[in-house]
Amino acid sequence: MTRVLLAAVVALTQLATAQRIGSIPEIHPQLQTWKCSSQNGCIKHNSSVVLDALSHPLHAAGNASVSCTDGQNGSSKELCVTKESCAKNCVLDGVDYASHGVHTAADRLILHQYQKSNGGVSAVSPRVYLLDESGKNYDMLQLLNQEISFDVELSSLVCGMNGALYLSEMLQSGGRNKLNPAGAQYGTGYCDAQCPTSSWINGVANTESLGACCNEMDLWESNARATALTPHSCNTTRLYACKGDDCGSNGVCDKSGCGFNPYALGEKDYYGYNMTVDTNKRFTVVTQFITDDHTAGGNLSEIRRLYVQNGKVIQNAVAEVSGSEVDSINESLCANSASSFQRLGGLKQMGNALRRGMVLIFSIWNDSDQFMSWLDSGDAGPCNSTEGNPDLIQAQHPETSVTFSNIRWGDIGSTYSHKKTR
Ligand SMILES: *[C@@H]1O[C@H](CO)[C@@H](O)[C@H](O)[C@H]1NC(C)=O
Ligand SMILES: *[C@@H]1O[C@H](CO)[C@@H](O)[C@H](O)[C@H]1NC(C)=O
Ligand SMILES: *[C@@H]1O[C@H](CO)[C@@H](O)[C@H](O)[C@H]1NC(C)=O
Ligand SMILES: *[C@@H]1O[C@H](CO)[C@@H](O)[C@H](O)[C@H]1NC(C)=O
Ligand SMILES: *[C@@H]1O[C@H](CO)[C@@H](O)[C@H](O)[C@H]1NC(C)=O
Ligand SMILES: *[C@@H]1O[C@H](CO)[C@@H](O)[C@H](O)[C@H]1NC(C)=O
Ligand SMILES: *[C@@H]1O[C@H](CO)[C@@H](O)[C@H](O)[C@H]1NC(C)=O
Ligand SMILES: *[C@@H]1O[C@H](CO)[C@@H](O)[C@H](O)[C@H]1NC(C)=O
Ligand SMILES: CC(=O)N[C@H]1CO[C@H](CO)[C@@H](O)[C@@H]1O
Repeated sequence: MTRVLLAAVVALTQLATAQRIGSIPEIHPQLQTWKCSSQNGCIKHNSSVVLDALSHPLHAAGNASVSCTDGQNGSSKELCVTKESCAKNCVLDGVDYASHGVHTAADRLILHQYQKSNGGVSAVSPRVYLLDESGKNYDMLQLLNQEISFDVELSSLVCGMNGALYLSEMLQSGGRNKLNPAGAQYGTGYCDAQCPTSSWINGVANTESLGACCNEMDLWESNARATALTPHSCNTTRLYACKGDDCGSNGVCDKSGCGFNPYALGEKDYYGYNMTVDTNKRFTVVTQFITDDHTAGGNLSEIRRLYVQNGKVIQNAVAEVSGSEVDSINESLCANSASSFQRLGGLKQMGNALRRGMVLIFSIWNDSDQFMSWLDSGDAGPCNSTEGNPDLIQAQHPETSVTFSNIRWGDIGSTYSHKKTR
């Protein structure tokens, strides 16, 4: 009896001291998507998107003007000395999506890099995650032996910009627990193969400055001039909090990846304004995850890409690598790449993550350090080494944006070829 009572008191105390959800409600923009199958075509899926937790105000419980994120390493010295005190003292509020550059309409998602404010512009660089129909958890896409398609309009994404659509092996709940009751509903739990260090890991104060590593499948990192399709595998399953050498370039995740960028592979007239895939206009991007036995129980053996524009299917660029023609990502291409992809598990490990389920992420961003040259300049693309400078982009192209729409996933061949939708 006493023990039961004591347990109840402890539970109540924990509830009362857990990081709370603030009084400003979070209203997720709805984004219509489709789940497809060979037998039934495509069926509407009522999903929505949530901005990353870092875009949500985190402030003192009871006083919205006292921030919990204004101190050293992104969290307040007084309120966030420990994980527990941070959770106890701070609340997360909802945000206005339009003022963060995020707009949806039916099946369309529009992301803007800049937001007009007080006569000037400021960078907002939104990153959003797809939520399931409950709106409480992430949608876990299981894409092994499946394909995913989306339409993209990126004619205003100039050199130096990146409109990205990708998958990371985040937790379905965003790491919801007693120190993080908000969870996926407030965009917690981000991780990727670069092992980023942020103020939070799974929504809990990152007091040891760890990195958040997980398998990442970059379906689309592109602007109007260059495009890359890149799996990045890690030798861990789900989010791994790295420390020291584990976070480095020889650590648990392959930071460079085994990529397919047509320009980098020598096909310089394939993708861009007025090229085979014409980035002046909207087009459909299809990515297929083929296994060695053509079932979801097999090992990922190939990642295929094709495009559809003006009603015509456009096969992927065919490049010559070490004397053979290559139009997809397979073990041979990855064995030739200099990265540590193979050592950290390669396609097989990427396939395991795709089988377990990954979260769909959309973002728009720029790059003050490298001007995105790894994507679109030098050997990678036609842009010169300075035009991707964010200061130039902000001054000359403040309207730069990307629109993703018509997002569908399901059986190979079911998402793009004149299939009826209902
Ligand atoms: C999706 O939303 C529409 C309109 O709100 C509703 O009619 C439909 O039943 C929903 N579909 C599912 C699968 O929940
Ligand atoms: C909230 O914090 C601000 C800044 O420290 C302070 O000026 C104000 O009095 C506080 N408001 C309340 C209601 O405590
Ligand atoms: C901030 O960084 C300092 C020094 O690295 C560390 O001692 C402290 O625990 C960190 N605090 C938080 C909340 O991350
Ligand atoms: C993952 O890679 C790291 C760095 O190479 C290594 O130290 C670790 O043992 C590997 N872990 C597994 C499970 O293979
Ligand atoms: C693309 O072609 C159109 C006409 O088809 C032309 O007006 C435009 O200048 C071309 N754009 C570029 C960047 O070459
Ligand atoms: C997948 O690869 C493992 C070895 O890594 C092998 O044992 C297994 O038979 C393969 N599965 C299929 C379906 O090829
Ligand atoms: C990868 O694709 C190339 C080009 O089609 C082919 O020559 C090669 O044999 C493939 N490698 C594997 C391991 O299937
Ligand atoms: C890079 O391209 C921009 C825009 O086309 C041009 O203004 C600039 O002079 C170029 N810089 C160099 C170093 O070629
Ligand atoms: C990640 C990054 O470098 N973002 C930059 C984007 O550009 C704005 C200015 O336009 C910078 O303030 C950001 O730091």
